[in-house]
Amino acid sequence: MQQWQTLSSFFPFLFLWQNLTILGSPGPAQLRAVFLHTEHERRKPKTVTQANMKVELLPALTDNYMYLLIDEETKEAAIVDPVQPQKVLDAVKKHGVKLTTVLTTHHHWDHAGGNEKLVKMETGLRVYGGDSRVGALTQKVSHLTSLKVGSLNVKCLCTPCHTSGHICYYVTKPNSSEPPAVFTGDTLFVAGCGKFFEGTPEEMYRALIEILGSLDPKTRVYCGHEYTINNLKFARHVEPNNVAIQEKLAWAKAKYDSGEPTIPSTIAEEFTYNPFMRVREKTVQQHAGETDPIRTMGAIRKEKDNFRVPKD
Ligand SMILES: N[C@@H](CCC(=O)N[C@@H](CS)C(=O)NCC(=O)O)C(=O)O
Ligand SMILES: [Zn+2]
Ligand SMILES: [Zn+2]
Repeated sequence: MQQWQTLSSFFPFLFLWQNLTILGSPGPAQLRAVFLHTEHERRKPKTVTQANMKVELLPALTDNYMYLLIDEETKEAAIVDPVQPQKVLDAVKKHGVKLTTVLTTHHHWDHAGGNEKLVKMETGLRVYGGDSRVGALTQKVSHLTSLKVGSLNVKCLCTPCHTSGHICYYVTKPNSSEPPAVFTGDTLFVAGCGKFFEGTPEEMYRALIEILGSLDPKTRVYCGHEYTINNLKFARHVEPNNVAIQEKLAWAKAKYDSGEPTIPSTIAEEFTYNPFMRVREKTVQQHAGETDPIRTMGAIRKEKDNFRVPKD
């Protein structure tokens, strides 16, 4: 896996091939999506507007998201994981904002692979990340490093496991009653979590339950991929009687059919249907045949790595 990630950094096509092999035998829809980019064209952007901050969801590649974060007070903006730089600059122009900052969640090609090109197209950008493997890095951050995007506060949260240098970015507006936002990359997905490429079940427990789980429950979760439907099918397999999972799956299918994102969710919601956030629940532990939350975390991650996603 490690070798693939390195090779894929140099040959993006390998990453797509690797994705296909991870997915098992690709169906016609997946082949269409990757080779003809139809999936990618079908996916609509979306803007989440609050009084003080705006988040523009920018679909990228087959199922990635880039996020343009705008401070409404100063019109300063940051971009999270700009894998497709031209799309980013088009959005910056459309919103009439000044892009100053790149927030990189981790070094994988589908997240950090656009950094070098973006800094050439737009000079003077500050590029943040928690890993020296991140391209064009100008500021290496650590746990609880604070930075500003205009008047917005951004707190860096170290969440090693998917990769050892993974960072989530928690954004608040001082003196505002509006919900905060967190950009979770490949640590927390809607109803799922990232693969444990460079970490342990203990680390993912700390990341999901202790760090992200203790944020304001109203915090909006903006994750790195549109994996919601597949994640919920696994969640349903783990907890067949959990109504929150069934309702969210029906909702996510409707969104998918109209090309709309299923993002954001909230931290409070994740605790109701995400099996990796629910490893302290008896139902999830019983499914895993464990009584300890960290062992449960390890067991269900292993199970999901080999899960064949059902058609419906
Ligand atoms: N299973 C993924 C395949 C691609 C993959 O391995 N993605 C990485 C992030 S780039 C991951 O951590 N996926 C989490 C998971 O499969 O549960 C999918 O649903 O399409
Ligand atoms: Zn990744
Ligand atoms: Zn990824």
